[in-house]
Parts: sequence; C-alpha cells; structure tokens
Amino acid sequence: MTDIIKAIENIAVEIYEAIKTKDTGKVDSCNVSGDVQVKLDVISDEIVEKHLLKVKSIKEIISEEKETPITKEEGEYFVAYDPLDGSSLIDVDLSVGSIFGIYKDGYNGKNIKASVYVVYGPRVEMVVARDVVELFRLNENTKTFEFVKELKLKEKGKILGPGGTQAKWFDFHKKMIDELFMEGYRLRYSGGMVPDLHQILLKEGGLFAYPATTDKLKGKLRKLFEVFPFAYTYKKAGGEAVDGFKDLLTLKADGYHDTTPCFFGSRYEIDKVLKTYEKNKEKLKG
Ligand code: P6P
Repeated sequence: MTDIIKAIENIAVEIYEAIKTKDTGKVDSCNVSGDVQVKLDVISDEIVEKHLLKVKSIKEIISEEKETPITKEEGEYFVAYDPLDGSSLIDVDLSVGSIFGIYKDGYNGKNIKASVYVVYGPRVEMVVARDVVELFRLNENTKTFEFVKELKLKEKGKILGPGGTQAKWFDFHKKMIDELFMEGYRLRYSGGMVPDLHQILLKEGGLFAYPATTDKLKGKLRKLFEVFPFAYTYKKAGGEAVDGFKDLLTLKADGYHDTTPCFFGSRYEIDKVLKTYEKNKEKLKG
C-alpha cells in the first residue's frame, strides 16, 4: 500500500501545480452525478489516472468523474477517488481537496482498508488513515511530504459544519442544529467537504452534517469517493460516522455513484444525532 500512498504524493504535487497555473473555467459537460465540471476537474482526473494505473498493487480504479472503473490484469487494491472535490470553490480562492478510498474485493463500507485525502489550501497537507491517522505537510522546496503528527478526535468539540440546503432540512434536523448552536458551537462551513472535515479533525472535535433533505432523501455525498473514506478516517481518529441511524461503514454501495446522508464527528455530537434521528425516524419515511 505504500506504493499507492507514494503515487498520491506525486499526484498531489501535480494537481497543486495545476491549481496554481491552469484555467479555472467551466467545461460544457457534467460528471456522472450531474455536477458541472471545471477544466481542473478533467485535468486532475487525468493526473490521478496516469499515476494510479502505474501502481502494481492496484487492480482497479474508479473516479467520481467517470461512469465505470478501469481494471488491470494485476494487483489487489481497488481505489475510488474524487480527484478535485469542491472544485467550484477554486475561482473564489477557497481550499479544495482530493479524496482516495483504498478498498479490497469491492467498494462496500466493510471493504475499505485505508483512506487518503489532500487539502490544497494556504499549505498543502495530506492525511493518511491506516491503523492510525497521520498528518503530512508538503515541503514546497523538496516537493516531498513530511510527517507532522498523529490526529485524534476528543469526546466533544466546539465547531459545526451544517451542510445541505437549509430550506430543505427536516424540522427535527433543524431543531438539532439550532440546539447545538445554542450550546455554543461555532459555524464552520465552506462548502468544501475536504477542508470542512479537515478543520474538525485538526481542531480535535465537532460535527459535520450532510443530511437527508425533503428533496434528496439519500443526501448528496457519494459513498465510494467521499463518505466511506472520511468515515474510515474519523473512526480511526477516535470519532464516529453515521447515516443518522448506523455506522456508515456497515453500508453497501448500490452502484458506483450511490449517495447517503452522512454525519462525521466526535462521540458526543454523533450520539446527539443518533438520538434525534431515532426519535424522528418515521418522518423520514415520507
Ligand atoms: P452544498 C462539493 O460540491 C461537495 O460535493 C462537497 O465537497 C461539499 O461538502 C458539498 O458538495 C457542499 O454541498 O449543497 O452545501 O453546496
């Protein structure tokens, strides 16, 4: 697996260079999930594909930007990736990221064996979750990533990232979010999953929510490319990750681009989510 992580380091350096130098304009196409693509989505996807297909231990790769996987003769790992998550934030100069889920024998939650994400912000940082969660930072002079520290979540945090269109939240979800703010939580939400979840991890606690909404009962975020990798990371850091009722890593993927409501955070906050959703589960049945 170290060969995959080394390839991701090289990918991150190249994507970072592209972000700094390439056109951030839109292309007249959408990805499989219907997201409008920017040129950097396509460029980043090409960079990831180029590097990952050279890695001997990889059997198959699938991109959030593509409909189906690319399969090789050799290898054992399946890598699902979002090459440039939140790319629409680039033209307002906000942080974006790349997300990689490393799986074996399939793409269900139970198949994930490691996750890696990269944040392209004021600094370029990479977080690798295997048995523990490790933070690395790009040394721009040597173009190499240097270990910084292990990341752990405390029992409770102070920040809250409430995703989704608020006009479409279920009433019980809005009440839960309001209660947390009344407890003193501070709003931290940029619209980029990678920097938003990275912030909670580095601040050692809090809650990120992208719930079911009245118009999208299955939420927006994609299981293979976004949800399972961050669920793995948060659980390895001592936190929890649920769909409102159960551990996200117990879920199966119903197709490559399946989505799910998702909550990532410290134990105290996730416990509040589970209690709230259990009490209101009938309302989600429509
Ligand atoms: P909304 C970016 O498009 C993304 O996929 C995630 O990075 C982010 O968490 C979410 O969508 C933001 O969605 O509906 O708040 O704009």
